[in-house]
Amino acid sequence: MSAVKDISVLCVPFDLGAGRKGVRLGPHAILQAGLERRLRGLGLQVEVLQPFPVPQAGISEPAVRTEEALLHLDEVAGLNELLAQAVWGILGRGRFPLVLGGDHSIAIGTLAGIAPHLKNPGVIWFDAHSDLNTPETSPSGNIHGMSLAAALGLGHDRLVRIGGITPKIKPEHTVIIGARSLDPGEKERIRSLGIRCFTMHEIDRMGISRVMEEALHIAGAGTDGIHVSFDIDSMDPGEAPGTGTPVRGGLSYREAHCALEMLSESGLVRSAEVVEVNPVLDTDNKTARLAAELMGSLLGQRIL
Ligand code: Z70
Ligand code: MN
Ligand code: MN
Ligand code: MN
Repeated sequence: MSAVKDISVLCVPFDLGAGRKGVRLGPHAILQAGLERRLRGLGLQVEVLQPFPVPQAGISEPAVRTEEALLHLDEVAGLNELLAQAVWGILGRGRFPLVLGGDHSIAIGTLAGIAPHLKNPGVIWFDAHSDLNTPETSPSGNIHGMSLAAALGLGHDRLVRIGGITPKIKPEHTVIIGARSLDPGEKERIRSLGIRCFTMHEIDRMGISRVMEEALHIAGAGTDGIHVSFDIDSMDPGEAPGTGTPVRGGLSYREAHCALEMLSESGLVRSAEVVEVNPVLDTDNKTARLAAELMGSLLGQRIL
């Protein structure tokens, strides 16, 4: 498989899909942590694209939960339509999109931009959560908890239809890694769809390398490539305190690097995003620095 060469970093300073604000500052913090220099140091050709106009809620505008239980639906849908076009354009130029979020609702747009290129994409979704809620099951109304469901074709029509292709991904080529906080409706959906979800319990039992071997098979065999969606809250909060919903007992520094190095070695990864880095809740830009380091491992950095 061809190694990754040309990277387009796309900044998406958007946080209206999340309950706590501040992840709109994530892209800047990750760049500040030296992402571009790190990737160039790996021999990659890197362009950092200017963020496109991102809708913001008015300062005094309350987040209104409609009867459909979706907060900021217009803004999230509008942003993701633009993002889908941007990602589609990057892939069309033969480049690797590296999307910096932003909250995890932006995965809908990223996957919408990928779907026309990779007819059958595999997805590896690192997350403490599963983001498989629909308006009916969401406890919060926050769309970042519904993005994986939307990409699978489930949920609000406006979200499901983003980019015009639905579903964008198939459950049998979707893998969740690091889960430890699932809502009742999400557990039910994982079972009914047959999605492979490696919980922290399974990572402890199997070890991360066996987990990744299985994950690569599910997302990589019989697909046209893999998209990596990395929610930084998959990490243990000791490593990644700067995120809106930290959950104890997450991936260790070594497990995460090992997982991403194995993905890099596979040569199957075609696109990636790192989301939910919240500099407002961070200390010393620690979480953004971790995000930059992890993307280095995904894109070819090695110890020796
Ligand atoms: C919960 C919900 C979520 C991220 C929180 C939480 C979802 N399942 N996702 N933080 N990244 O509200 O749907
Ligand atoms: Mn998430
Ligand atoms: Mn999460
Ligand atoms: Mn298949």
